[in-house]
Amino acid sequence: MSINLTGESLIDQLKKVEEQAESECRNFTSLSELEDFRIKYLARKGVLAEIFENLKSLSSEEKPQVGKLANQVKLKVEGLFERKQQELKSQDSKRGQQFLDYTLPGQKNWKGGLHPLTQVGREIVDIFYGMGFEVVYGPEIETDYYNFEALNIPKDHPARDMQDTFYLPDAWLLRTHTSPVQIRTFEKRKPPVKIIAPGRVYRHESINVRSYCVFHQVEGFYVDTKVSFANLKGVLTSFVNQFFGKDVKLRFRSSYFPFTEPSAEVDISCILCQGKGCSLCKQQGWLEILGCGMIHPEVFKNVKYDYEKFSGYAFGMGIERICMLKYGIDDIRLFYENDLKFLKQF
Ligand code: 2NM
Repeated sequence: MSINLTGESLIDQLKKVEEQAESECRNFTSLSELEDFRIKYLARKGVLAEIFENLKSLSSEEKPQVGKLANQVKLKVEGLFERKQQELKSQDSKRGQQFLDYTLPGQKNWKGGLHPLTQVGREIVDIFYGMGFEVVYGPEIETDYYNFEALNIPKDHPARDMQDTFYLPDAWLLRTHTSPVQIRTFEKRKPPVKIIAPGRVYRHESINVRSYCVFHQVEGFYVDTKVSFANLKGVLTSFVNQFFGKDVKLRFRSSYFPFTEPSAEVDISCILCQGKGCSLCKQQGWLEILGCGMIHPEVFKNVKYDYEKFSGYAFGMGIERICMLKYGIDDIRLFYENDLKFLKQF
């Protein structure tokens, strides 16, 4: 710059430098840009050093005034530099913490799943739903009437024993099967009715690999004018073939329940050995999976259905048992322990 500088032109320059420095600095996104800025304005041969050099040639009247402004501008530019440096350094270190190594294997995103009993329960319900059954739910706390009396279960029946049923205060009890839902449905509806009642039931018995104090059932019935045992066989055969496969055979074995007559238990050919005999079927070739029968006239009397006019079949199965057979689970308690090593397999 020339020797003949006036104080005024230096003041102009300083104001320009201040403005320019401020607007440049605002947009920096990297420390290298900022370093160029430092060299341009603040370094030993920078813009401000040159202005200070030029101060020397001012008159002694102008020097203090312009010198003061020059100092203010220098402090201001230094301040801009320092603040921007702080800002960019802290952004850099944050970016460092977020650094992503794209060569790392992905992280498994665990998500919840349905409990195996929920899955199998829904599968069973879906199959019956597909055969025209309506799904009905009912209370888990019941009265003696709905759980036993209406179902023709006599007063001295072992199921009514304190050993087998959880009794609650005021004559309430925990339902031991979902049949009370059927009774409640009979009371509300007129034939034809075709329903299934899935749900949780309770038995007060000793806990071991096969029995637990709580388990799940799906029970169903169909009542109409001409319902026969052949219809029952047909619907259960279709269910078994849909659930276990079309080659699985059924065997209806005569049995006894107070609420059905005649009654039967249904076995299927062993799904592990196809009936040849193995440890699952205890060398029998057959696995018991459900109970069924034609609804007893006493049950119809209790719900005021005309047993001369109507007939009906009913069946019931334990969801735990079917789930254990399907997946080869050997201990019913696993369903209730919530061990993730078990649950994650389904
Ligand atoms: C079973 C076996 C046989 C059954 C009977 C009834 C009702 F209420 F309709 F009479 N509901 N469920 C039944 C019949 C249940 O479970 C092993």
